[in-house]
This record gives sequence, C-alpha cells and structure tokens, in this order.
Amino acid sequence: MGFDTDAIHAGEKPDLTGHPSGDVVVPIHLSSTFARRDVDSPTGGFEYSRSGNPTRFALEQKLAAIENARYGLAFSSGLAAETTICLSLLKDGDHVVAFDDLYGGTRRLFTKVFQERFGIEFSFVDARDPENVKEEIRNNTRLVWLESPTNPLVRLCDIEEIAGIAHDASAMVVVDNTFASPYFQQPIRFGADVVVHSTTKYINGHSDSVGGAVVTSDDILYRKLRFHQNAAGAILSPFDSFLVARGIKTLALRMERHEKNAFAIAQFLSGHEKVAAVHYPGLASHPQYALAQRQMTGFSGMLSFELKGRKTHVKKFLRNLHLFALAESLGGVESLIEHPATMTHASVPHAERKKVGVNDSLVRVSVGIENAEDLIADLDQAFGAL
Ligand code: P1T
Repeated sequence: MGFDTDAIHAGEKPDLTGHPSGDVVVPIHLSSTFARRDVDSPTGGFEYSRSGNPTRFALEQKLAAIENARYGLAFSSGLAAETTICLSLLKDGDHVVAFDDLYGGTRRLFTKVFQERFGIEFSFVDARDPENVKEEIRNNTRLVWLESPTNPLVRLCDIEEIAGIAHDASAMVVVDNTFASPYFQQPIRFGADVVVHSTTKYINGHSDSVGGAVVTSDDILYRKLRFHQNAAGAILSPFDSFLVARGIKTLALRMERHEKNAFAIAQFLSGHEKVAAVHYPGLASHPQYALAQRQMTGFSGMLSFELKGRKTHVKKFLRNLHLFALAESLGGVESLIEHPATMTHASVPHAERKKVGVNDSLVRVSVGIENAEDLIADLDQAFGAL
C-alpha cells in the first residue's frame, strides 16, 4: 500500500464481526486492565494496559506501517523511547558512537545519565564523514546512534554507508528520524536496525501531545524492546495514542506543505543581507544536497540560519516576530522559532556546542503550514526592525 493509504488504514480496520459498533476510528480504550475467562491466557489478547492496550496497539501498527517496518512501540516521550533502546541494548562497559550534532536532551541523556551513572561510554563524532564513525569503532562498540537531518544544524549522514560500517563491527544502528518524518525518509530501507521518533513533532503534528516511537523489523530486538518497555513502564496513554494516530492520517499532506513553505523561506533567507548562512538540505547550495536527494524523498520543514551580528541582535529579532512563536519543539502546524544555544541545546556544555558549530548567532525554524507569504512578511519586518 502507499504511504498515505497505510497512514489512514493501518491498525484501524473496522471489525464488523467482533465489534458490533463497526467503528472506523479505533476507540480510546481507557480500561487499565482486561478481564479474562480463565487464568491461563488473556481472553481478548490484552491483560493490563502497561503491557498492552488496544488503542496503543492500533497506533503501534500504524507506526510500523509508515516506517515500512514490522514492529512499532509507542512511548510516553521521545526521550522515554531513547531510554528504552539504551536499556534494551546496552550494559556497563559498552561503547556507543554518536553523531556530534544531536538534540540537546539526547546528548544530556547519554552523558549525564548513561555515561555518568551507568558506565556506558559515548564518542561524539562528525558523522557527515562515515570515516569518522569507522575510526571511533572499538571492540566494545554496540551501537551507532544517528540523527539525519540533525538537530539543530540540519546536517545529514549516509545511513547506508554507516550501517555497513557498523554491521561489519557487529554494532547496531539507531536513526532518530524525527526531523525527516517517515514520509520523507525510511532509514530501515538503508540498513538501520532501529528507528526512533519524538512523535511530539511531525508524527502527531499538532503540538498537543508528548510521545515517542520505536520501530524495527528485527524479531529479537522487538522482543527485547517490548520487554523493557513493559519492565520500565514508559508507555503512551490511550488518549495520546488516539491523538497520534489521528495526526498520522494527515502526515503526508502536512509534510508536503511544511516542505513547500520551508523551501520558500530558505530561499528568502539565502538572499537576505542580514543572514550569514542558511542550513536547509533542499537548497542546491547545501553541502549534502546530493545525499539528501538520494536518501530522502523530500527535505522537510526544518531549517536553521545564522544571523549577522551579536546575540543581542538575535534576541531582538526573535522578539520582533509576531507569527512565529518563540518556543522549543518543532513539527507542528504552527511555525516555531528558537535559539538553540540558550534553549534546546543549553544543556550541552559551551565548548561542545562551539566544537559542533551551534553558536550564538544560530536560529532554528520549524516552518509550519500557514501561508508562506505571511511567514516571509513576518520575518522581513523583524529583520527590518533590527
Ligand atoms: O521531547 P521528546 O518527545 O522527549 O523528544 C526528544 C527528542 C528526540 N529527538 C529529537 C530529534 C528531538 O528533536 C527531540 C525533542 N526536541 C525538542 C523538544 C526540540 O525543540 O528540539
């Protein structure tokens, strides 16, 4: 089936035999537990809502379908999903190679929790060059952790080539696909073992639910992830599962518009005298434009740019905007803008931020699906008032 058909139908086929109501939308099953006829096995397939819930299960089938994978799991946040991956696959003494440009919260989870408290080692490398990943791989490397495009510099890495390198060393590859969304990129096609999402972003798409997803096609891995999800308990609620499933139904339409608007804004910014650099993989001037065309079917709605001037200019510019809300998060229908150095990436030590290139003049934009001319006019007036 096509992506847009799966997005609507997967996990939600009306059951006219078992379900007299014939719901075309999966109901929100609030029951925390499920009765059984005998002690030996759950009668309806569910026993307790942490372990499995019909609304969440419907969403999980949808998540798997849109990533072209076999299994999906829905979590209470993107970071809960990441935590469960680490719990499932790593132990004391293991080593992980990670892209150095990552969401600040992911880096904080790796360094402040898994490294400091649980003895797992992390090396952060510029994965734009697969050789940098190869050089860092050690005997105890169990995982290679990637984002593509990255948060906030919108950098890419060659998933297929890095998966080859990792698999040669018997390491697994996790790709955080939050920025691209499964509509524009399906990392499992390129050899990723696990895909993770903050569903808070494009997948839900309406900035009204915090959630996460893990997707895989590997049976053994799925069983481990499911075990740890149930053991640690970081599940998505039935109501949020309903919201996310509803969001997915319009993902294809939304992503087309996010991309169209982002391209228009990237072009506007590229020609602006107050802008020093624009990071958007859909621009032919992006250093990884060729990789973007090969690996992605579109360029999404995320971009960042560097404003000429100092931090005071950036602050003034952000304050001058009317349509763009100054807020963390991304991927919703409304446009958001933020300053990574003081907001989403404030938890990354200054020296590390500098090394990666997240400087004080960097502004990140999540382009919404409003009228592009209105968005450009808002940016234009904010530049004009500088
Ligand atoms: O916020 P949460 O649902 O826990 O997801 C964490 C996360 C994971 N991966 C990526 C690529 C992310 O961007 C995020 C969350 N990011 C933001 C809140 C942000 O503004 O960048």
